[in-house]
Amino acid sequence: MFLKTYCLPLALLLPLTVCPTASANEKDATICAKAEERYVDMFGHPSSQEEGVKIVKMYKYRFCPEQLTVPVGTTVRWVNVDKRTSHSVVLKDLQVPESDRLFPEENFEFTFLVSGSQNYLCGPHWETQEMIGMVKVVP
Ligand SMILES: [Cu+2]
Repeated sequence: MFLKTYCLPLALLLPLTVCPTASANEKDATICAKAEERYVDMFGHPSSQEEGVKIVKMYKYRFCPEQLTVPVGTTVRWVNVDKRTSHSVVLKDLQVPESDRLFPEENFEFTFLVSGSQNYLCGPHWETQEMIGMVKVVP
């Protein structure tokens, strides 16, 4: 209880303090908010305004959003909004060959024609950074 209440202020004073309360979800939410900022900087508009495609951003070893639900027939575009790191997309459940390495501002698109939950991953980072995502395709 002490830690939950006081850890964050304590951590500000003593930078080496390890707080048990900062969850992985909060960290991912912060990363994804930053990823959207980067998207707007790169393309001049929010990712939600792209017509005919759903955007998944790749940033700081995360897919944003990590899980996405779309109707059958939807095209998803993965966009690298990182500064230097390259990523890839491996639609392993669909046995689609790995995309090219995507450098910052590059993208890869795939149209989902079959319903079901499709797990995918980043070739270079899924094992070391758990850079993994999922698209749930619904009829
Ligand atoms: Cu990656």
